[in-house]
Amino acid sequence: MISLLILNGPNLNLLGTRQPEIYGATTLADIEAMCQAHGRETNVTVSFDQSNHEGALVDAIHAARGTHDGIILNAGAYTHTSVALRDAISAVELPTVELHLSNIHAREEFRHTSYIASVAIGVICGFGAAGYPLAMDALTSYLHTSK
Ligand code: CA2
Repeated sequence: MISLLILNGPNLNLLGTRQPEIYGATTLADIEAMCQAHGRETNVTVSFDQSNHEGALVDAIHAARGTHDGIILNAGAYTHTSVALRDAISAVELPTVELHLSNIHAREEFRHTSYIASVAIGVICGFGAAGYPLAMDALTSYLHTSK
């Protein structure tokens, strides 16, 4: 069975509590439940995690090697700043989907740059919480065809 790590970065623990006009009313716990349900329907094992700390995210990416088949990463603001996360994705050589709730290209200029995108197999953004099961399907399909 395919096993995916869904990793969430800084401030995403606040989802559903503030700025619903940008990020929606769904909480991170709701999104995890949605991903777990989608995993059961599609025969995919899901590990779901969140951290506000860059080093903890790097550690989680390292630990995914040999445990998971691929990573879905919403790195939050670290997307636009973190060479360390990019290097970690590159080092573990696990197929990774970059994910964002909002359309980062329709927002401030500083969000248009991603350190992750060029080491990811693809990017999904702008579909809100629905992007999570979309990313799961995209990564699962990639894993099935690349095996
Ligand atoms: O759209 C996304 O998923 C982002 O990764 C979210 C990040 C942002 O820095 C990225 O540019 C795009 C911010 C997450 C902040 O989440 C909050 C949720 C509720 C209230 C405040 C912040």
